[in-house]
Amino acid sequence: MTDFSDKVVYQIYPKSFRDTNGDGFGDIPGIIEKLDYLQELGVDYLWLTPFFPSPQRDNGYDVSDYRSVNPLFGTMEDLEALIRESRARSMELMLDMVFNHTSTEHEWFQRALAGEEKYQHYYIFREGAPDRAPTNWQSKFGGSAWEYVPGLKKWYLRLFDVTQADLNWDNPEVREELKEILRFWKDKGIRGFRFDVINLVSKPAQMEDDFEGDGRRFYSDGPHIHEYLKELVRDARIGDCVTVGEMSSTSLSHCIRYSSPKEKELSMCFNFHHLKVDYKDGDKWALMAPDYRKLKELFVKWQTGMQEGSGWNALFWCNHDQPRIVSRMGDEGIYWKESAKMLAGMIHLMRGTPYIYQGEEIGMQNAHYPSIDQYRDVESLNYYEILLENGKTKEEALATLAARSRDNSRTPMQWNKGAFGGFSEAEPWLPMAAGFREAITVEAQQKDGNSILAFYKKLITMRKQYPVIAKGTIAFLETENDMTLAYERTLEDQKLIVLCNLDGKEQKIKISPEWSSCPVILQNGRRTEADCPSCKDTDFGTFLTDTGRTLTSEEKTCTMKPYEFVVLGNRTLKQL
Ligand code: TEU
Ligand code: CA
Repeated sequence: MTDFSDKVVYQIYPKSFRDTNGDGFGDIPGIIEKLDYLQELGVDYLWLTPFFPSPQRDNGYDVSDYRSVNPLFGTMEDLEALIRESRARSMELMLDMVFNHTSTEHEWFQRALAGEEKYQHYYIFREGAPDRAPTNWQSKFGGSAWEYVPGLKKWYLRLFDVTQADLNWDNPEVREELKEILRFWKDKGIRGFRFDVINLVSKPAQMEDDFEGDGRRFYSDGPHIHEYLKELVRDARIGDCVTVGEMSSTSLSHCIRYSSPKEKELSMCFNFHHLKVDYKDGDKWALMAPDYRKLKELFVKWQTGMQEGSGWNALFWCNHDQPRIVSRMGDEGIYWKESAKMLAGMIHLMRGTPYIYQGEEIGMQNAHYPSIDQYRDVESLNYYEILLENGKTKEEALATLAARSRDNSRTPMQWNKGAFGGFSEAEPWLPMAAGFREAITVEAQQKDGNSILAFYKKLITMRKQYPVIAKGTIAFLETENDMTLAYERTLEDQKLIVLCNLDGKEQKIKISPEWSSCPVILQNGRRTEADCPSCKDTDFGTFLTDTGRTLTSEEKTCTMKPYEFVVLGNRTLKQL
């Protein structure tokens, strides 16, 4: 097992990263062009979302050939150059393996449709009357999870789009095919794999209607999932690679098993519970302000729970499916910078491996599209119709998409202030975010030592510099307030404390005198004594003002500014 605890992963959505041939789609040569930027940022792994041949119904998560490169993005030679050039800069690639389903244009599915029984067993086909789906399960993208094929008089399962047919993992031949794909990429020099919705692959042999939900309770963390994962990792010989599983509607106990080293399954897991605290009644399409108490509880549960079980978390706020975090839980206005930095620091210093999604490091914001014509995402377009059918007005449906659409994160990367942000010379496939402006570009932030970008660099440097961040234990501190979060990291005699104010208002926070005269390691803004009058004659003011006074009495209460973020280190750390 490779030690990946001090590594940082950067996620690239190739379609929106950098277009070098002026067709409006990002491409692999565009990634190569930006490798110096990524090296300078300090990241170790580059997770590329799927670039394989695909009809692009779900932007590449509908794969029609797992062993080639979609000409839209370049050639196999381009990819090999990317592997080489990344490695020359001490970075490795992490490929996105979509093994729950294939595109219906994949050869296997086409042969199944043509009547070849062997390939029908690659998928989940069920006999049945054309007017009655085998179960009442719902697709994650809306509508029934089953599709009828009149020619075969059979239904096939598709948990996502109609063109994404679920594979039958109970068929050993399917599992062998998938192992071979992994070996193919490992032989090409790939040392990292992200597995798309991997905890959904093991379906129950008997499928029944779900009268409580959409069917997910039957197939999430399904009956043979651990057995299949162990087998895949062992036989594909990827135990020495960094692997992350995307776990949909999962549980802590399963994630411990997926990621604890002794189980020999995966290096770590993504879970999404903390990104559902603004779903009203668990419904992504029902808007609600974030429930910060719940958010805190979830961090405490997953951080301490995974620690106790020797599991390992992937730490993230953003990806290509999630709205931008600064728009969601921070502030797009006057505290844009502070809130983006606070949110970053809050998770980067936790126990686990941080993931940065392209554009997050410059505080990119939601798309704020005024019209439905600007959306491209299949899920967004489906749900727009569903919302209208359910009686919402167009304005309400658009407001919901504005907050929840996956296109929020897929807008072109903002490199510079050029017409299309330096992403392309041509009209991009998806419009720029409406709030695109010079301050939110890489070029502007590279010139500013106080930028969000500079802050991300610091966080990455700190992880490499202070082993307590990569390897220390974590314990949360009681802050008596839903809007503040505080935790301590400890490794032998190294200790640091992280204090976050998640609110756009001032909040009080308690701190113990133990932190007397400890240096400020990092903060997201400059602070003077005047900022915190209540600390004025306490020594807590010391940390924040760095004036060198010491703390004397018992617990102190301090006022934290809106979205303030402070990290204190003990003396041992100071000497590092
Ligand atoms: O996503 C899995 C998934 O279920 C969600 O992220 C989903 O997109 C969202 O919750 C629906 O509200 C993965 C990929 O990350 C996503 O891009 C793909 O569309 C999906 O699998 C299917 O491959
Ligand atoms: Ca291109």
